Amino acid sequence: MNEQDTIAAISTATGVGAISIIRVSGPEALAIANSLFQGKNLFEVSSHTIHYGYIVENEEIIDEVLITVMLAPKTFTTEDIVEINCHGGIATTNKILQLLLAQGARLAEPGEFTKRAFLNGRINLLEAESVSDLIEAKSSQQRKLALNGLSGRSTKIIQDLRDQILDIIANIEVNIDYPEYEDAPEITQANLKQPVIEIQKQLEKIYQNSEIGKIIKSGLDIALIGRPNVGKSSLLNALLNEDKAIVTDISGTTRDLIEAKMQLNGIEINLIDTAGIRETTDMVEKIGVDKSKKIIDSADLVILVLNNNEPLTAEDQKLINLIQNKPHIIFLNKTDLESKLVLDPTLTNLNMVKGNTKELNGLDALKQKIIDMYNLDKISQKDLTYLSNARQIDIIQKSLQNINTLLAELEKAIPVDMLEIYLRNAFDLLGTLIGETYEDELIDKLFTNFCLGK
Ligand SMILES: Nc1nc2c(ncn2[C@@H]2O[C@H](COP(=O)(O)OP(=O)(O)OP(=O)(O)O)[C@@H](O)[C@H]2O)c(=O)[nH]1
Ligand SMILES: [Mg+2]
Repeated sequence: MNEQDTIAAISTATGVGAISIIRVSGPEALAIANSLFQGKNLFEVSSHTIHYGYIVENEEIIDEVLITVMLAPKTFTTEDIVEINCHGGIATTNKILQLLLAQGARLAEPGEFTKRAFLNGRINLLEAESVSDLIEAKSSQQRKLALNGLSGRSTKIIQDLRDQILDIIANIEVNIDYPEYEDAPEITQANLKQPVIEIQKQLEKIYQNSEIGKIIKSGLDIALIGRPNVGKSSLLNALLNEDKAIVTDISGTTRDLIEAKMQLNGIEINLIDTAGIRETTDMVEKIGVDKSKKIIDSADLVILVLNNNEPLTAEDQKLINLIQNKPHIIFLNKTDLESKLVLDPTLTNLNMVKGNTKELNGLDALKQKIIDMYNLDKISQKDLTYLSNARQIDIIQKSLQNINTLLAELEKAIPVDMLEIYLRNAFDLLGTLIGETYEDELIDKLFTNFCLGK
């Protein structure tokens, strides 16, 4: 791809709106816009100013517009940028875009403006990813997380870590190359350990925080499972405070997955109501039951609903066994009715909340349990410096593996110069995190996830 060409795209959502913005970036941005603009000569205006006029084609007025001129290098892409504010509406906006393309601009690929900002050194990779996160943020926590990424706080943490690693590498190198150089501290197996443990600690902290970051970004999938008629759909409705799912006293009412969103401490919760699990010959119900079983694996948290008013069945016991190795909560429902359920005393340490959806008892306790399990109350409002996407978390994990291997080898008395490679690996990996080093393929893939015009 030629970075020197001029790109254009509609930067606002397509559809009917009061205004739309078309963004043009590149060396020809000014010339292309000027050729269509009836108003001031855009070559003669100051940078970062806005101008009133018309877009014309063969002397016919296409739209009345405001044009913003931003000259390189102090722009988002570091190139000349022209933004045309036109009247919203698909036909007008598309028409202007087509005129720009006819004048020599190329239609931008998704994320290409941000990609240029990155390739031209205006922002690093973490910041670029935050731009896309910011656009997609649905909750205030997600927005803050993205903004902090954009502010460069995460970058600073990673850069500090790289500096510390580089320091150790440099000292090892000096020792190897200039053994006679007495000013350089000698790196021995004994004194390598402490600084590496420091790095390990910091990486572990980032890794733990990134788990929280992931929750802020993607929310939690919580599945309600259980036998038919225990009150799963009633619980969904009670938590949502609306009649989302059909509730009847007929077993097998819910046939398919029903998903609904709610927020807990600013975190997005995706609640999934499922078909009651039982042996059945009904085709449709069977498909639903299979889906319910699968969701046990894929959900972050499973809430198993049991009926306090009935003795424990073999089916209940099977489900209790099935969720043992998953994060789970048991909601003992229908406590307004007589208790007939006797739980095996060995199960008393189960994560359990009692209540009922009839009098809306135990719902706050259930929410609190979820908050406690994921430390949702500790997700501080201000200090949201977490890495949150899979690429970032994967890199942190791999860096940590290298450091862990180094420490293990150190225990086996492997010479220091043979351990340097692990530090180099960690250094390079952290470099790919912020985009100091990168592969074209990765960059292409990353930016295509962006929306058009960004
Ligand atoms: N007394 C009492 N009845 C409840 C309670 N929760 C649910 N019910 C009743 O139990 C019956 C079944 O409730 P649902 O919410 O449809 O149960 P479900 O688990 O979704 O059932 P399926 O969709 O068939 O798997 C309905 O008649 C509800 O009114 C409760 O806490 N107390
Ligand atoms: Mg149901």
